Amino acid sequence: MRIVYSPEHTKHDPKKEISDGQLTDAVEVPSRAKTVLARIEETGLGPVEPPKTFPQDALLRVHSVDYLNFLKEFWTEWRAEGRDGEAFPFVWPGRGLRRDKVPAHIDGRLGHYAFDAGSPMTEGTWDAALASAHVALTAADIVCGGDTSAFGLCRPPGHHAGRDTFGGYCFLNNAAIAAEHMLDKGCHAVTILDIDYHHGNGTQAIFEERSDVFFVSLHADPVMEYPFFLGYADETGRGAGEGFTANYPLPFGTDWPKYREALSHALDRIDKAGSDVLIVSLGLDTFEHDPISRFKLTSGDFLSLGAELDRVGMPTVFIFEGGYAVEELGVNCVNVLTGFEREAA
Ligand code: Q9C
Ligand code: ZN
Repeated sequence: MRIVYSPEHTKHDPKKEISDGQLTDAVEVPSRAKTVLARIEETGLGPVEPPKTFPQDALLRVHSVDYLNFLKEFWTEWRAEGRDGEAFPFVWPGRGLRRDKVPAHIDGRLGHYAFDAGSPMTEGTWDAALASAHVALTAADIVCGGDTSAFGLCRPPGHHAGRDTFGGYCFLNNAAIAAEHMLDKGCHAVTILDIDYHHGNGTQAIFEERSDVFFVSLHADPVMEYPFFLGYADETGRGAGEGFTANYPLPFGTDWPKYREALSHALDRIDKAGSDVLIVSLGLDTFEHDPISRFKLTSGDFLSLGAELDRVGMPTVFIFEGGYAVEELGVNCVNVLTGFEREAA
């Protein structure tokens, strides 16, 4: 399997995040991608190549131009206010406040475009996010070119980012950008299977009214877990997209037998949907020792998970999302990919 990686991600190097009522050590850190890369090299999973660059049009298929400009200009504006540390929003247009106004002040802009206070922005965030999107696009191109699979080692992750919102450590929605690109390149329909521990609220929102992108997600029940405000079983798509969203919220403590059952349902539905390609939003935070999550998958289970994914026999683009147990992250991630490849062979 060909792998796409860019060292640009190291420019997004947050030190702290707001979590559990405190300023705590950031968990979405450069060592995450480095350890996965090291494991790929150690196991000889496949050739690692740099991303190609793409015109901004590829991003505009998913994100608004205002939002992209905000991300690009953010650091200059932040510095202009005399700030130089990491940025967090602290005020939002909640109920009763205006969402149609985009303030000029950077604190107002942060609140307009953010949906949580847990996603630090730094000087290099835009460069890293842009490279991450290019990694996803390049992986998509590899599969469009005829390979049966590819892995985009994206960082920062993407599945929480909406058309004009950031949060959950995500700024550009890499999986959504890859999906639109594949549709542009002639695919008729794409399925996105999101197996990150957290619901992929951004991806769902981007495609909820679309019938050419089937979004399927297995995740911790939002009644108890982040992102709390999307990912319930009664969300099935809207308008033309009715029936093209499927959520499988699962309880804390979900282990492989339970997870496999839900995955099996999801894969049956994907099989019936008959898309041309599968994009897997690959989060490894379902791991039993993940520091911020509460599922119970073991390192060995990730091999089985990869094998299951090949059951639908579709060309597959893997896009790296969450997973914060850095020490085991490389093994867990590569286990999914080798489990998939062994099955395919
Ligand atoms: N106390 C992804 O996995 N904050 N994002 C958790 C825990 C948000 C996770 C706070 C977690 C976002 C891509
Ligand atoms: Zn996650």
